[in-house]
Amino acid sequence: METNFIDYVKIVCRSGKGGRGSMHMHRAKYVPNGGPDGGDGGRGGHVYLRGNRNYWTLLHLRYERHIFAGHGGNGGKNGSHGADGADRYIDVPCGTVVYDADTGRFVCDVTTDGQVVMLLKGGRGGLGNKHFATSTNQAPRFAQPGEPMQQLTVIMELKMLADVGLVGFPNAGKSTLVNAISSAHPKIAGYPFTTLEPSVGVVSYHDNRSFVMADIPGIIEGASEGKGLGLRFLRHIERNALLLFMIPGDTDNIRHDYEVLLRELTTYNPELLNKQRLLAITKSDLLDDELIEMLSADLPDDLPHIFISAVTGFNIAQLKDLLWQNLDTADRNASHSSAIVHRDKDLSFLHDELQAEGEDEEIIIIDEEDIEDIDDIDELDDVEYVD
Ligand SMILES: Nc1nc2c(ncn2[C@@H]2O[C@H](COP(=O)(O)OP(=O)(O)OP(=O)(O)O)[C@@H](O)[C@H]2O)c(=O)[nH]1
Ligand SMILES: [Mg+2]
Repeated sequence: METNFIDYVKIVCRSGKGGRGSMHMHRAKYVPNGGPDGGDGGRGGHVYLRGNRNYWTLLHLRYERHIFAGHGGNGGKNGSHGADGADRYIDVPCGTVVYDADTGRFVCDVTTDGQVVMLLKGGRGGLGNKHFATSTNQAPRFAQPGEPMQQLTVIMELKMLADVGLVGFPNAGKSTLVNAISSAHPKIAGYPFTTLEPSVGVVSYHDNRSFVMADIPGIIEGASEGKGLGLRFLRHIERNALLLFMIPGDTDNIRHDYEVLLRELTTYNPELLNKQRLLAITKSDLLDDELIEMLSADLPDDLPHIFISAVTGFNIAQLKDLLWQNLDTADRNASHSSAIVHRDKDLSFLHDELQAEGEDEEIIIIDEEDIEDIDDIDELDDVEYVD
């Protein structure tokens, strides 16, 4: 699928290796036994992630598959310290979650603007021989090598940070609601899967208050196993504080549909059940008062519900009130409700998932390691390294 909304990338990251310590003896006119003066190697560059609110997708990383920090410089004579390797900062949108691409293990996440997380530590520089002089060995002919670099292939996923996430089957009227009350204008049409990419819009509320609503593509039964748009959108729901389930009023069995949706969410990540839930019965302009009363009697009773119509505006103000009130409590419980636990990736799905995201190709690494080592060749003469 050609799209600029990229919420899934695989890249190779590597920190720098530490520079080696120098093995050097001080030499100068009239100083016959100058002693060791080899300096320390510089540390290798670290790889950091940095939350940046100017980024909305991971698109920029699709063009940069290798992110390598600089190597530390080697120590030199006269105690000169090798230069530290250049650090690399990877700017990511808030809500980025990082997994180890080989094991599926959750590594870290970045949620706020300006937040910096160290992904890979650069290797420590080795100590020069001047550190190893002792009373019995005043001219040590060895120095420490630098610590090696670290390499990790990661999967980065964007999970949108919206206050309210819309959960419903295709055609439920999710985009219509987002169009009606928020700043976003996703496409609306009378066929399923109109929305293929999530979008977020700001909903203004009284007194200059506002909250963020995410339009998410429709869910179908089996989505948690990859059916329909599968995992692509379920992940976005994980970061929403409150879930608004949307089921059209002309559905045969609202309670049944609600249960199917709930089951998909639970299969995907049981933690989602801890989130505050509301139910909106959409397209209520198609119902009369009598029908509304009848349907009300048989709605699921573990969550508040409201009949709405985004087309006529029926109960839309009340819906906003309801959302606001519940967001308030969701926020108060934020310590456990929005601090979602990211499950490790299921390895049995990982291959299919990578394939579905078009990220299953091997990333080729062009290694320039051997070339770099030639620089300091004369310092290497009869050096013995210790760890
Ligand atoms: N009568 C009526 N029709 C509505 C209402 N809201 C949405 N619709 C219609 O329902 C159809 C689907 O609406 P969308 O908003 O595109 O549905 P969606 O949930 O975003 O669908 P996907 O993006 O495919 O998941 C469109 O033809 C809308 O015009 C409503 O309140 N009343
Ligand atoms: Mg839609």
